[in-house]
Amino acid sequence: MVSPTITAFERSPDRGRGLARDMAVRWALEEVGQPYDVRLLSFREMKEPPHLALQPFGQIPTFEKGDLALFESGAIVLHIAETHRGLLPEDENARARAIAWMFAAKSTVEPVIVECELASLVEREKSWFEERQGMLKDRIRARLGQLSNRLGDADWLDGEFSAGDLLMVNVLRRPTALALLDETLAAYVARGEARPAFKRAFDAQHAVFAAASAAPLVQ
Ligand code: GTB
Repeated sequence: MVSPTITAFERSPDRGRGLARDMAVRWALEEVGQPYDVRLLSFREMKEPPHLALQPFGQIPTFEKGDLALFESGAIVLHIAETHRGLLPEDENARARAIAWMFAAKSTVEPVIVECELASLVEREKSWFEERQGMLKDRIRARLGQLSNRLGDADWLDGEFSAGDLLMVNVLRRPTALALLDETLAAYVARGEARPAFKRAFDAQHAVFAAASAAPLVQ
């Protein structure tokens, strides 16, 4: 069977830390044992018509397999989980709850973190910068506190490890969140990162960074 092709940064600004959104897709593919190819893109190529036809916002990642072209990392992970065993429970209700956790990661937890990160990049010169950062960090703390209460002593959010955990751990790895994790969530992220599939995905994206660092910069 033909392997899917995903896209990723040719030179990731995260310097190989696995923070760009291809990481979740790579991790999902590794969890289900699906080999994949990667097409690396420069920032210029990401904004050109061939890539815009795949990703209307000129971003990575994308996923192509046969007749199917997908964008949005959450939708790609869901597709991988729905077409392979291992990332979603068989039981219908448990599967629906795992998908709810995927949405929780992408639409309830990630936005408060991204808002704070974006503000720290673009509002630094504003007189109210520190005050607003404090407010945004409090908002993250509140969300993380709720998540931590729900996780409690469990290893994963709802039974076995699922695509919901994969996306949640991936979101919590963002540096702004990492700095605010309590012991419960720090251990949860560590459990995710200890999975062999996570390590393979991390190493694969890191190898791209290492190769790009060794190569001369061609504009
Ligand atoms: N909602 C989309 C999805 O989930 O697929 C968002 C995709 C997205 O934000 N892609 C980013 C991108 O292509 C890369 S991941 N940006 C280029 C652009 O918009 O022009 C975001 C990201 C980038 C860099 C770091 N970093 O350096 O730490 C972390 C995360």
